Amino acid sequence: MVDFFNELTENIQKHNKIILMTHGTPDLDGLGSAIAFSEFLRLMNKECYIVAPKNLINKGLNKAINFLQMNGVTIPFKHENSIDGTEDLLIIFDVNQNNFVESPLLLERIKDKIIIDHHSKGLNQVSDTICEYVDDEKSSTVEILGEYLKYLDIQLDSGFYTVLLAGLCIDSDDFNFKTTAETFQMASYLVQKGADLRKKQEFLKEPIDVVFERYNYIKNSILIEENICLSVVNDRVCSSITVAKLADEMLKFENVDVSFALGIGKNGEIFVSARSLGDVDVSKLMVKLGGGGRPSSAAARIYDGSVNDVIESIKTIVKEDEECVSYCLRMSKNKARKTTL
Ligand SMILES: [Mn+2]
Repeated sequence: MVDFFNELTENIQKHNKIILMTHGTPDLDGLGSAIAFSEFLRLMNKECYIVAPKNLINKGLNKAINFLQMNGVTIPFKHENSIDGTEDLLIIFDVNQNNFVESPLLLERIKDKIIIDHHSKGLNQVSDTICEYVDDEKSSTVEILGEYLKYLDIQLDSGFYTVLLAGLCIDSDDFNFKTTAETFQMASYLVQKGADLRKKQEFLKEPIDVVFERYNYIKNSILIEENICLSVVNDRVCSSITVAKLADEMLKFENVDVSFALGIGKNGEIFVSARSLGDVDVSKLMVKLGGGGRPSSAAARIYDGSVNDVIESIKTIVKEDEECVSYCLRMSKNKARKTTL
């Protein structure tokens, strides 16, 4: 990691203008990391821009941005078309697939690229980087970026640490996923640096009707195999975030170790999110649908076919995947044993 940090620092020193970018429909982990990084670059007197998100719909992230702006922070957003890109350095956070970045256009336009990410590498990985740190064992991009801030031994305004802590909590699902001793150490570091736990909680709070609606979909979910649950947003157009949260939530229930959620987006695309407690690698399953992610958390976006087609595809993939099959067998044996007892 230190080698990467040295290389990152060298490359920042070499470039006058630095562009930061995360994935489309950004979240607190990706954009929060980019925002904290932009502050560090500002302190270094570097010209720096964050590629302006086209789809800023994440409520927690919007609350965090408002909070920073209320505290006098100017977030250096710039539209992709206003970034010419020559001689720039592009640092990409929380994504390594070229079809998921905020601006594929800038991937083409900017030659020097660095990636900091915690997702598994997939088929469409951004390939021509100067250097990268991609570790799918980490809970979040914040966990990696935070190590860099620690290594630099700098102090930012406390608000940035609050935003970073919120990103870490979201991505680790409150220290339930991919959480190691280092994740807790990072949380501890962020709190020491001034992260406000109360404020972080406010970013993550949801309106009660949203929660009720989610539980309604869960109520109508089905078990497609032993301990594998599937839920559909079937009565309205929704966002990828709605689907992701639905999949997250189902894992909280007894007898659910793997979950799938899907729904239709406003452009007719079908969002699929998959989650796993670790027995089944859902990123492999999502790759089969043209998506990707991490073993415990993955997603796909499908542009042709109906919701029912996608449900059938998921059922087929589950039935054909060796890991899934042996897991289901194990689960049904356990259940049989319990019934006998
Ligand atoms: Mn992330």
